Amino acid sequence: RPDVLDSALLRPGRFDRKITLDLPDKKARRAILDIHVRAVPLAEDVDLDRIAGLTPGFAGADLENLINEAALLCGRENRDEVNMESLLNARDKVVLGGKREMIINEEEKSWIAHHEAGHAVAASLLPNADPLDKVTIIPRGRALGVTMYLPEEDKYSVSKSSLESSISTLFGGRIAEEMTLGADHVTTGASNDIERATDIARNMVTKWGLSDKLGPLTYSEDDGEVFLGRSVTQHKQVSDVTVHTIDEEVRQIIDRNYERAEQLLKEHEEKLHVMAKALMKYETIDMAQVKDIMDGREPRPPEGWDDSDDAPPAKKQDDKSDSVT
Ligand code: NHX
Ligand code: ZN
Repeated sequence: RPDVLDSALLRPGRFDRKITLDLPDKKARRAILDIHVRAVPLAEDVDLDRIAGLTPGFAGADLENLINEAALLCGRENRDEVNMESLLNARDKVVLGGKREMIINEEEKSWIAHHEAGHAVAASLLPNADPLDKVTIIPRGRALGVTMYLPEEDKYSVSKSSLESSISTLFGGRIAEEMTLGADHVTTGASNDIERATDIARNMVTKWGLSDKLGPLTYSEDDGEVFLGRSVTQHKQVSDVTVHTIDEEVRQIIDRNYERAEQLLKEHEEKLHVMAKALMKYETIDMAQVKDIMDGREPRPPEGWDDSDDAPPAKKQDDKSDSVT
């Protein structure tokens, strides 16, 4: 972090070596996992390569935390080995926060299921969208439902097309609410989606040079310290006219991607309902089930599903281990 050190400390002969440390790639994550499982007994079914593949964006400390959470989960169940299921649950906990025991009635469940289905259907149909991992209506962290993605490994660049698809996908939830509850009954629930979509659009215009009108210039005022020769800094000026144009460009990106998602979801409304129904039945569906639905097939039941039962697997309902009270 040379950026936070006084320049006197960075002179030759002092802290004059800089080492760039990126987040670990899959191979490095596997090696880090190997270190943290040294003191942990592992069950037969554990596949650390798979865990490494499912944890893009994790730093070493997150991986350490994941192993620790998995060990805690197993400890609570009086197991003496860490198994694959606990590692997968620990990964969700590190990414999303703990599960929450909430009493949710059928009507609310249907709202949550349609909102998440809106994200999932949009993500399945949009060009260059991040691939889906799974979709769940089990509350986690601050969210009542979550759509998770698995960004491709070894992808060091993000294209304009994929950013715009992310924005459209983020609006899929709100649009699904509008389509199923009616314009007057949409909820405040999409606040985080809207914030994230707005952030992407604003960064496209002000940081990443991805607006045709404003071109490849930096307009962000927040990190507006400019280096002028010998560490003299000055705040950058953005003219009032430009501020106005930035707002217009951000709005245009938002509007066209909202409309694109709305058009797609209306075209594929049936998929939206089938997906929501599957979520109400199974609570969590994965990539394979999403694909079944999008291809017009009956979604296969999840692993360990007992079809004589019409409720999610008992172990999922009984898992109160992460309740937040
Ligand atoms: C409420 N919570 O505030 C209720 C209790 C719309 C089905 N009345 O977009 O859970 O509505 O795709 C980070 C993460 C606020 C910050 C989640 C801030 C959730 C989550 C509000 C699904 N999934 N919204 C979503 C949701 C809500 C909220 C957050 C956050 C819902 C939505 C929360
Ligand atoms: Zn959402």
